[in-house]
Amino acid sequence: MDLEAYLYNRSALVDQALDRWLPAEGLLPLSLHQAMRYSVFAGGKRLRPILMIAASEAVGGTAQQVMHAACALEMIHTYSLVHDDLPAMDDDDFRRGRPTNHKVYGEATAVLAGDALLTEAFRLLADAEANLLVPPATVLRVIELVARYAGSQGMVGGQVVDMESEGKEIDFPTLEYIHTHKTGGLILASVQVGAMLGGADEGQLAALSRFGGAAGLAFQIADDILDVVGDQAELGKAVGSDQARGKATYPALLGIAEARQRANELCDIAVGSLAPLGASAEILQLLARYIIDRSS
Ligand code: GRG
Repeated sequence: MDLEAYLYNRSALVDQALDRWLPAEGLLPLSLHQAMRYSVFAGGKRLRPILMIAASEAVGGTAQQVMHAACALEMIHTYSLVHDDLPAMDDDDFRRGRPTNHKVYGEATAVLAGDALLTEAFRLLADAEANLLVPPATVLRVIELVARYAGSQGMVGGQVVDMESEGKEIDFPTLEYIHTHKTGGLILASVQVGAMLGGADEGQLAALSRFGGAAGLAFQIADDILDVVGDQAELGKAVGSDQARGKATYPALLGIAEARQRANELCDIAVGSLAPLGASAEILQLLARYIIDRSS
């Protein structure tokens, strides 16, 4: 299958669903809903929703079965970017090729838009109509899993250790903690939720969990490399910011060549984990390669 066509098709489906499920721009409070939509529709790759859909399809499920959860993960991801860009954190002016949320709507609204995206995401994960055919125990398992990967022992925890490490020399285990928690967790969660809602058995879930763990870490290493060698226009955000902030990254600790090698090894591990799923996991194989070879 052609990955480009797959990415185009599935991200269009995700965009349509996001448009349906996000509160309309015309709903009060207008500024809040506009700010939420501004960042969600700023042109992200929709990688987490697409991984979730591909995981569902790999175990015989459909895109439709996971679409509400896929949108929820994209909302959580977008909230994390909006908050990460705030002056209190990275103080960035550009994201996804546009001025950051607080630059357009002000800091207070940007904080609240992020809060509302996170909250709406959990409303969507629990939505009765979207989960009509899902066993209630699976719905609860999914909600608990997403909360765990997004919360203080997941993404927020990774962000805190990342902030506290700025300007310091950190060891390799701390760097891996930051990467697996700050970014890797949400990618792993996307794959696991796709598997669960797609009807995976425990063996398939275990294989996809190994895939998601390796792909999540490979994604962040690739992101570190892009911050050194990437193109600002293609990335839609400033490059070189990690080094300017004294952030610990794979290229800083290992050098570019070794960081690339590590990303390749993780990609091989991710692809190898898919063996039990056979040909139905072909798109996930291509996605693993795309994660480390992308230019944006
Ligand atoms: C503020 C709670 C809180 C957490 C922030 C994810 C994160 C934690 C910060 C973002 C900082 C950052 C740029 C990390 C690098 C990895 C990353 C999440 C890149 C952006 O993800 P993509 O490439 O972006 O999937 P698009 O725009 O395509 O969705």
